[in-house]
Parts: sequence; C-alpha cells; structure tokens
Amino acid sequence: MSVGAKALAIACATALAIVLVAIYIVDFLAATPSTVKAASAPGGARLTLQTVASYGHSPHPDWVSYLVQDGGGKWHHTTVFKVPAHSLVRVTIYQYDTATGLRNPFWSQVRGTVGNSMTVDGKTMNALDPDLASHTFAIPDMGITVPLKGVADDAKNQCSVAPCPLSMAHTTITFTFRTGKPGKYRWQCFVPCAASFIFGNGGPMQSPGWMDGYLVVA
Ligand SMILES: [Cu+2]
Repeated sequence: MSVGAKALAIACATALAIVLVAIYIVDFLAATPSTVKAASAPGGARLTLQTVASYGHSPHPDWVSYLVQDGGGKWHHTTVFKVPAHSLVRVTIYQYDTATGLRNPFWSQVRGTVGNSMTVDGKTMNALDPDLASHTFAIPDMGITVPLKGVADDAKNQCSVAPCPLSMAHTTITFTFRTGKPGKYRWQCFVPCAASFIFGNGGPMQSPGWMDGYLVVA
C-alpha cells in the first residue's frame, strides 16, 4: 500500500470513528425523554403506568416499554415521572406483557412499599414466583422493588401496539410508597426482558424512555 493510500485509509477510519461517537452522544447520551407530572391525589400523587410487550411505533416498534398516563388520561411514551417530596405516591401498573422470569429471585420480593406489599388483580402479595415476573419497577436508591406479574403466554387478546386499552389481556398491580427529600432517582426494570439482545439486557433495558428512567421528586 502506498503512503497516500495509507493516509487515505487512516483519514476514512478517523472520520468514521468521529461520526459514530457523534451519533452515540446525540442519539444516546443527550437524548432525554420528556417529564410527565403524576396526577395529584389526597396526601400526594397518583402515578399510572403500563408496560407493553412491543411499543408498536417508530423508532423501535418491537421494543418492550413502559408508558405513563397524565392527569387527563392521555398516555405518553416516557419514563421520567415527577412526584411531590415527602408524600404518598399511589401507583397503578397495567401489565400487558407476558413473563420472562427473573434470574435473581431477590428482585421478586416486594420491598420498600407501604406494608412491603402490592396487590395483583386485587390480591395482596409480598413476593412473586420469580418465573412469573414480566418486569420490575425498582428504585434502588429508595429501597423500592416491585415485581410485575406477566399475563399468561396463551392469553387471548394480547396487545402489541401501545397504548394498550384495558379491554386487552393484562394484570393490574397497585402499591403505595412514600417519597423523601427532593432529588432525581433512577428507576429500572431488572427482568432481562429485551428479547433478541444479548442476555436480554441490551436495547430497551439500557435506554431511558423504555425500561428505565427517573423519578423526579420535587
Ligand atoms: Cu422489563
């Protein structure tokens, strides 16, 4: 290879590396989902979420995701939720995805909620069979973990395009937790639910706006 050809090859490789770094910064590091304020409720706030097996829209129609409902009943594709400090947050999660299962059964216990419990379709529970978990809603810095029971694999009427309506197969999980001082707390799912990614932990599992996000306590 001539010196000129070598120099050209190095220049092309350098340019490609710069483009990839720029895409990484703009598309991943700087991409921040919008913030949705939880609806006000006596003593605090009411946070309503849903999880879906596939978002059904661009940019990733086949990615698993969370969505949040605003006080007016409209669903938003974001995972940044604003709730008041030093107050009770009553959470309802409509879970439309089937189970993937937890590798670490620690995350199948309900921890950090009022009474260390949740209700699943109206039944009070303190833990879930790890194999039945579809996702978790966990805020490690607040000591909160809630495992979410998946719908049966053979359930009729499964939803694949968000937002999913209550007429489609789902489980309903409710729990309440108390917020402390203001801050920005990371929350995430711990079920390796990202189908078609290595060990189920890529794509939506490491992208804010899908399987993780922030709880903004203000
Ligand atoms: Cu998940």
